[in-house]
Amino acid sequence: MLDTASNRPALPPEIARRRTFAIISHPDAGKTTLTEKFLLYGGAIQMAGQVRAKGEARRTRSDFMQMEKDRGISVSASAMSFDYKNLRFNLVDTPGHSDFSEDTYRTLTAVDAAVMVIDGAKGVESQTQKLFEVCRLRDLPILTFCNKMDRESRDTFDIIDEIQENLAIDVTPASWPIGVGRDFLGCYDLLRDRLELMDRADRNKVAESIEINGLDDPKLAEHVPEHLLEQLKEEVEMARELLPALDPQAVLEGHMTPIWFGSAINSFGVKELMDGIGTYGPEPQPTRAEPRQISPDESKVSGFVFKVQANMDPKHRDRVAFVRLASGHFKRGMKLTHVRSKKPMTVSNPVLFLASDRELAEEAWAGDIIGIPNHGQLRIGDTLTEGEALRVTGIPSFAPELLQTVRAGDPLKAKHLEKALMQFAEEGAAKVFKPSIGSGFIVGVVGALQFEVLASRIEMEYGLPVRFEPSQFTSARWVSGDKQAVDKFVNSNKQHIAHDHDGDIVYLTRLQWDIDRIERDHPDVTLTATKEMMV
Ligand SMILES: Nc1nc2c(ncn2[C@@H]2O[C@H](COP(=O)(O)OP(=O)(O)OP(=O)(O)O)[C@@H](O)[C@H]2O)c(=O)[nH]1
Ligand SMILES: [Mg+2]
Repeated sequence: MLDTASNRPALPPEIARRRTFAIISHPDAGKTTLTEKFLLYGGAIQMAGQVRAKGEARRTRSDFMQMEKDRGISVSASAMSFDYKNLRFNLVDTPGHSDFSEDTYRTLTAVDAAVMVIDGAKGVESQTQKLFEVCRLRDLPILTFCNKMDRESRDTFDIIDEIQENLAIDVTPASWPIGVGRDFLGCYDLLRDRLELMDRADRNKVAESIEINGLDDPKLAEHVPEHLLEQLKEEVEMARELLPALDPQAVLEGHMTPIWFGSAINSFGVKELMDGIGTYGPEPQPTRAEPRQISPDESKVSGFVFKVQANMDPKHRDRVAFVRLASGHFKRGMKLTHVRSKKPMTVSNPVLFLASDRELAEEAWAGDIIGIPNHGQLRIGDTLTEGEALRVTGIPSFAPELLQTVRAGDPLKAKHLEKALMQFAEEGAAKVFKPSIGSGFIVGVVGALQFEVLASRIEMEYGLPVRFEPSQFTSARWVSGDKQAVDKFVNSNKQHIAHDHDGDIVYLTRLQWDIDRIERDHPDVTLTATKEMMV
């Protein structure tokens, strides 16, 4: 069990002001749009790009891959750091589509809280439910943003009930919507007794905020038409009676979620949510590791890799490891130990992610997410320390569930293709297998759309058109065991044997029956569906 915040001494102010969180939801609920508005208020960018326009007109900051721009969906998690008031936010926008959930699940190991976005017309959707369960497993505090209130949305009590029932968490309203759809005026801020009015004319404008002296204040009638005011008073009275009051400790423990209502595209409700993250969101938390957990206020620096991405920016052709700092005060040029290889590593060009740009990070603190450019030494799950042999645990590995053969459009480019595939394999974007008989490669992924992303990235980033084709194989197992037993196994199953990008032996199968047969005939070799990412 991790220590709870209550019995730990106060963190140094630089660490305590950090808020590191992921934005999660079912596809299309508005995560990327919300991210843009966070950046707008964080002063990181001038004008938020709009997600609605597809194709060329669309220019968002967190969806930077060509395919994301073309399709208007996020396929990869992206991190951003910015200041807001006295806080430093480290935010990760995640993809909602389940085909890309590997990335989202790993991101959830690197953050202290999640902002769950719900579409006000749709309520709790399937992917919301799944992601929520992952947060639960990690006891992550969750703050909820009910988005798209400018459209016809469901009844407020219905939405809250649905969250309470489906997700088994207490919900407490932080704001209350006034009117629905076309009549949506804004919200009553229940935490600070303010009226927040949405400006439909200017989407990037901060909403008008009026201080109100409780619901009986006559000022309300100047801004809210009578029938809506009546309804607001009634609903708030009911809400205060029926729903639990905000309990900050329960939020930190993940048993209660405060909910804000708003419209990301209209920049509405976003500031209140940001203030809420500042007030009720957790400070950097301890990190689970072996043989001991890491506390953020330890003076020595440590961190771990939760994502690797190659060619993030065509201007910088390199590979960047996303590192969550678990402890200490990091300074550029520090020498850290790469625990897996036990080798020292001088971190001379760490970067902070600022929207689609990056900036050299002169320093960083526990809680921050920094990028470390490298040539492949850093892999998902790796731990960096100032020498101690610590190993951060709990970063999940996924079994490839879909296999396809990939070929270069131009057969002479096979070597280039191999290089590109190895890069993606090291990034963790796919599993790549080279069969020991025949030519070509077999690529394994978790969701079908990942094939499309790979094809598009191989073409964009390496100038290689490729074809993915059905493979005779349907699943893969890593082979381990005593060397002699493994050699014997390999020799008698040549048509099924391949090697992954690390050179490890993989058994490719067509049928579950194959696996059962091996388990029966070769009891001395072990077949596993995932490969442990940490050594
Ligand atoms: N009406 C309305 N539309 C919105 C609002 N916020 C976002 N949208 C639209 O909803 C669509 C999806 O928005 P995104 O921000 O890309 O959603 P996402 O959650 O990042 O989607 P994925 O990353 O693909 O899971 C876009 O067309 C947005 O313009 C809102 O407040 N009101
Ligand atoms: Mg998105």
